[in-house]
This record gives sequence, structure tokens and C-alpha cells, in this order.
Amino acid sequence: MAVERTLSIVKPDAVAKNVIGEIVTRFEKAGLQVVAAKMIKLDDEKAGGFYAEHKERPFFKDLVSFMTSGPVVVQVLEGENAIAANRDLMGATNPKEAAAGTIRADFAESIDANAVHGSDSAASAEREIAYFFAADEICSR
Ligand code: RTP
Ligand code: MG
Repeated sequence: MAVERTLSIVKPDAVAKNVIGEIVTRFEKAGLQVVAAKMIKLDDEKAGGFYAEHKERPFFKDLVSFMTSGPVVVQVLEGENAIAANRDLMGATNPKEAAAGTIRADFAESIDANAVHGSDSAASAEREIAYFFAADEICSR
């Protein structure tokens, strides 16, 4: 297995619930390291560009509206098999279908307000990390 990087976002619902630390603890306990992090408030352009792959989907407007509804914590996670490992920790997109003990099962309210984002492939991770972080903002340990 290779050391990978992936982009994680603690979404506005989880920030509002004050569970940033609990979510980050799950990453750390699973052996992923936070190598970059910042809290930001997305605007329509930044959120829409991030989810550009979903632009034609019926839920796109609601997705952008939700992602701009409050601050988010954007972070780069690094570790063995980090992309799949993060997706496993997150659980299914719809929290009603998420396995017990996953972040979405424990903290998400709905398919719209679902607590976290994680890159879904190596190509997505590369694009998404560069979308939020300059190379000198990432600190490998
Ligand atoms: P994310 O990109 O946020 O990590 O979520 P994901 O990979 O699990 O799901 P994705 O298919 O990429 O969808 C992005 C976000 O759009 C919302 N969504 N709503 N109503 C619907 O059918 C629907 N499908 C997706 C979710 O909030 C999802 O996180
Ligand atoms: Mg996705």
C-alpha cells in the first residue's frame, strides 16, 4: 500500500454541532495525519467550482446552498491508503445507509447535511487538494 493524500472537509452541519475535534480524532486514531488545515466560509463560486462534477444534477443548488451556510474545516489527510481509508471512516453518502460507527452514521442528519466530504479517487484528491491549498501550505511529517 502506498502513502496517499486526500482532501477532507468537515461540513457546516458538523462545525455547527461542535464536533470538529471528534471527527479529527477518528482520522488520527485510524492512522491518518492532518498535514494541512484551515477553516473557511465558502462562497457560491468556490463551493460550485469544488462540486463542478455535480453541476447538472438536481441537487446541485441545494448542495452549494448547504456548503455556503456556515464555515467548514478543509484539511489534507496523509497516510497508507488514505483515500479509501477516509471514505471507510466517513460511511455512505446517505447517513441512513451508513454503517454503524462511521462518521456519517454518528454525526450526519441527512443526505444533504452529511457531516464530511472525502475525495473519491486519486485524481479527485489531486484536484481537490490543489483547489484549497498551495504546495507550501502542506506540511508532511
Ligand atoms: P462528498 O462528495 O460530499 O464527499 O459526498 P459523496 O462523495 O459521498 O457523494 P457525491 O455523490 O459526491 O455527492 C456530493 C454531495 O451531494 C449531495 N447529494 N445529494 N439528493 C441526492 O440524491 C444527493 N446525492 C448527493 C450529498 O450531500 C453528497 O455529499
Ligand atoms: Mg463526492
